[in-house]
This record gives sequence, structure tokens and C-alpha cells, in this order.
Amino acid sequence: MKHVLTIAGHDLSSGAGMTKDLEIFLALGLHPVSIPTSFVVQGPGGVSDLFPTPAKPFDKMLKTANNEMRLDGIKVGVLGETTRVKAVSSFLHGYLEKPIVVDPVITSKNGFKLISNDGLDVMIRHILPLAYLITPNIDEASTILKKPIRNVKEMERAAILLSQLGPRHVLLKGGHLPGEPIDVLFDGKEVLVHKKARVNREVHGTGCALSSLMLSFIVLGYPLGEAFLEAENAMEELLKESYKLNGSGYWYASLTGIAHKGNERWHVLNALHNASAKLQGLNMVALIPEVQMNVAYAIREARGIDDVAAFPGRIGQNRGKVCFKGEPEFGASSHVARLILVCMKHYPQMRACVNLRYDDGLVERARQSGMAVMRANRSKEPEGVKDVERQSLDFLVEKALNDAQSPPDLIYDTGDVGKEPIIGLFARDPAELLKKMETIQSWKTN
Ligand code: PXL
Repeated sequence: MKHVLTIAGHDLSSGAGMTKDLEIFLALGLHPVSIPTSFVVQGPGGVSDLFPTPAKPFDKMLKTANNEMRLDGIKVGVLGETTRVKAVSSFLHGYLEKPIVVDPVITSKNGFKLISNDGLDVMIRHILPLAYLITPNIDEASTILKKPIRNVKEMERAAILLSQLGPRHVLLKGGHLPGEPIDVLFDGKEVLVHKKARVNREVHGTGCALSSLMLSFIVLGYPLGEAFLEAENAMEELLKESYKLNGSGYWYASLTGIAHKGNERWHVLNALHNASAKLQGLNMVALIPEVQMNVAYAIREARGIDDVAAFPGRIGQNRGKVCFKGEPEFGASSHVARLILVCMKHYPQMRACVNLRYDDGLVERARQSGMAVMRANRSKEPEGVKDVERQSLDFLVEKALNDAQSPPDLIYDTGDVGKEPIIGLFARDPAELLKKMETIQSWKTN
């Protein structure tokens, strides 16, 4: 595992700065180390204050990182006070053979100064020349170069001029220009222009995200141009998946959040895949109802049936053998998926469900084995709901759970005219579900 350090401001809302860098490093499998230069007071409405980290702890952290850690790359963000800028410059001199990415942050989106005037001067003269890559936006580049940048041609020229200040490579972010948004990479020889999709959202921390993505891919060994492409792709996904903390204010984006969702979906599909092999082996055809069976498993915080995976075409039987029609997919079940979604509203840990043929014996064995057994009572079902079967089932389970004292293991419905009686068996995951199926099939009643 590679180790990377970020020296940046701490944004308490985790939209930008150190926390943003950390989560990007983590999402890409890097071990993160962090030293805060400052505490930046901000929420979705923007920055309202900045307090520099006291010099003593700041210097001690730099020393400890230097003495005790192997660092494979360093990112520099908000620097704040001049003394911290100087301390960072001398620290970086020990790492000139490692990739150093500097995001020369000057002000926040809402115009709050994040580096002192003198500090900016020191940064330009004593930090930018140490960088493998710098990642200014248009405003930062024009402040540093003391000239306006109004179009792509001027961006390309500015990238070359910035490289003459000493950094080996320059990524100039053009998101603030009117028209099609572009980023420009100058690798010391050629200028690469990347056109981006316009996103009509003010997303907080995109600059930090792009520069820490660049550092990550560089540390992972990607050539600069490839790192640029990967980072831009990741940015597109980040912006697409951005979300709000509040009704108003900036949007937020999280690569760890996206990676986590991907992980969850993989684990859910894998657990169902493993369950299908086991189910095939157990061959419990007697438990399959007329409407056929399905085993469904939801990701945490599932919002709809697209967050619940199940077997497409349900699980049936053919010549006495349990029969699957395909590999598990998200959105493959509406019936069983809805039962889980209702259950998870009350008990978010119960994420797996299977529907089984109704049988008094099964219900009795479940009871005797100590399971929480509940009846979905149709006498409580108002007339209006009865016609719409989907609503009806949700309604019944919801009712049963409203009265429940503990998470359900089994909820049964004795049916009605034209409605097959059914059992819903619930568990934390498919493996536990299978154990419960085995228990209710084989429990010796007295
Ligand atoms: O996006 C620039 C930036 C970087 N780092 C911190 C910030 C901001 C902008 O608000 O707060 C800590």
C-alpha cells in the first residue's frame, strides 16, 4: 500500500480540504496521512473564518511525518499563514524526488481569503517550484500571473507561463470560464485540452478533489496523461452523484460514498450468488409457492427496488429440482423487494427476504424454534387497499411491523379469494436466511 500526505485546511463540513483528500486517498486504496494547516469554518453556505493551526503542533506534526513515515507523495492545499507556508516549503525540500501536487488555493468560492498576502508571495516563490504538478483554477492562475485569462488560447498560454515559475507540470482548471468547460494540462512539452460536460451545480471542493485524484493516480504509477484522464472521469462521476447537505448552499460530492455503494452492490450480488449454489444443493422444492420463490437482498439504506437484488424470473422448480433462470440482478424483484423495503423502514439490519409456500407446519416449527412469528392480519385491511395487490401486501406487512416488539423472522398471510397464502422469511443476509429455511423445514416439534 502506498502512503500519501495531505497538508491542507480542515473544512468541518467535509466538502473540501484535508477530509476531501483523505477520503479520495482511501477510496483509491492509499493510506492517508494528514496535517492541518488551519481550521476553516464553513458549511454549505461557504467559508466564514479561518484559524491557523498553532505553529508548535504544526511543526511537530511535520517533524513526525518526516521522521516516522514513508511518504510516496504529498499534496498541498490551503496554507493560511505565512509562517506555515515557510514551514511547508522547508519540509517539501526533503521530498523532491517524490510527486508533490500543489493546489495553490487563494480564496474560497464565496470569496474568503485562505492564504495571507505574504504567504501567497512565499508560496509562488518557494513552493510552486518544488511541485511535480500544480492545479490552479483560472482565478488563481490569473492572480499568480497578474494577467487576465479569458479563453482557451489564453489558458494554454497561461499553463506554459505557470510552468516557467518552476513546477514541472501544470493542470489549469477552466470551470469558471463561460462556455464549454475545459481543463488544460501542460506536461512540459505539449498542451492537452480536456472538454467536460457542463454541470449546473456549484459543487464544493471540486478543486481539492481533482488535485488529490491527480496525486493518487500519479502515486499509483500512471503516466501523467493517463492520470489526467482517470481523474477527469472520476470527477464526472463525482459531480453526477453530488448531493446537498441543506436546502440551500453548495452541493457536496464523495468518492468514498460512491466506492462504498459499489462495494455494497458487489457484496449483495455475491452473497446471493453464493446462496443460489447452496439453495440448489438443499433443493427445498416443497417450500416453493405457486407464484414461485425469490430471494432478495438489499444494500444498506435501500431507497427503492433498484437497490434490492434478486433472481430474475423468480426461482421455480423443474422435474423436482430447484430452478434458477439467471444470476442475481438489482431490480429483478418487485414483490419480495417491497417486503424488504417495508421491513427495513422499521429494522434496517434485516436486509434479506424469501417468500415461501404457506404451510401451518412451517409456521409452527418457526414458532417452536424460537423465531419471531407475526401474522399479517387481513381483517385490518381497508377495502380500498384490497384491489391493488402490491399495496395490499406492503400494507399488511407494515401493519404487522407497527405492532411488533422485535425484528421479524417470519410474517405469514393466510391469503384471501384469489390470493395465495404466503410466508415471508426475513434475515440479516442470505446465509442467515438459508439457515432459517433449513430450521423451519427440519425442526422437530413436540
Ligand atoms: O476549494 C478550496 C478550499 C480548499 N480547502 C479548504 C477550503 C476550500 C474552500 O472553501 O475550505 C479547507
